[in-house]
Amino acid sequence: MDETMKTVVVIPTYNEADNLPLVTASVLSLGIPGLSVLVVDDDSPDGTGEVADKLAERNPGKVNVIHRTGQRGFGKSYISGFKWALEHGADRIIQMDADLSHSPSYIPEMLQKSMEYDVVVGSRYVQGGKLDERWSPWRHFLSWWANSVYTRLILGIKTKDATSGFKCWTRYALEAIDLDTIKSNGYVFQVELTYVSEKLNLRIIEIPIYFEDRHKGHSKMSTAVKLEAAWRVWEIKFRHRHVKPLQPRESSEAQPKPATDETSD
Ligand SMILES: Nc1nc2c(ncn2[C@@H]2O[C@H](COP(=O)(O)OP(=O)(O)OP(=O)(O)O)[C@@H](O)[C@H]2O)c(=O)[nH]1
Ligand SMILES: [Mg+2]
Repeated sequence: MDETMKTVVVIPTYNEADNLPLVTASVLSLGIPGLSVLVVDDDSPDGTGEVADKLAERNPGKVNVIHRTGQRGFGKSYISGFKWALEHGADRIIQMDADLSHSPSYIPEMLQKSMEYDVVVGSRYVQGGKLDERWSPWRHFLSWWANSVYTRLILGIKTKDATSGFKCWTRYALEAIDLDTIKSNGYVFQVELTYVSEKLNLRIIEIPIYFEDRHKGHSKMSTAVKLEAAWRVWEIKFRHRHVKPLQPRESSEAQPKPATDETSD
């Protein structure tokens, strides 16, 4: 892997004060050169924002924080984080949850695969992927419904884990997506990004992951937000109706381009 490659790991948080130090330490302990964490906190009432600031102070240049105010939003947080990462010269952008459901141990493999693929998806639904045994039948049903019925049948998505929130993007991929057109906020946000990625003909690969339930804190996704998918499906299809496949390119174009901006504030 290219030693000069710049990677930003975007972690959205809402009330993750207990989890954030653990996930951040775990990501940084991988010791990957050029990698930094970007926390996007939505003014968490439990003080996650201050915890993030302390982590940033202790790890200058390695941890950065965006404090969002106003209406909170999962999708909006990711979009802000992605834009920040692109503006700060990231070659690779990883997205993951703060609650350790996404094990940082998969990051090296994701980065390795990103040398050949535009999008690497940490997947629960490819061979070798696994869900936490403690999942309730209701959560199983929701996930199955979202991935099988909703995405495959209506949107024709081929990616097996279309709602995965654990992904590695190349700069090329995120620049190809018009981020301002991504409007969803719940799990559908992941579906919308996957849908547009497939329409653009980006090279996508799924690697199996074990998805472990959170140990600390509580779920922030209300059932209403989770079910946003149900009525947003047609909207997504309509919104991205004009997205056309990108022009074919030489394989070397998936390689990192030199960073355009070296600042790491
Ligand atoms: N910035 C921001 N982050 C959010 C928001 N809602 C959820 N998150 C974060 O997004 C990630 C995924 O949310 P979770 O609450 O874990 O959702 P989930 O995995 O479906 O639910 P759990 O069963 O609790 O794990 C976590 O890091 C949350 O802190 C939000 O409105 N704003
Ligand atoms: Mg979670």
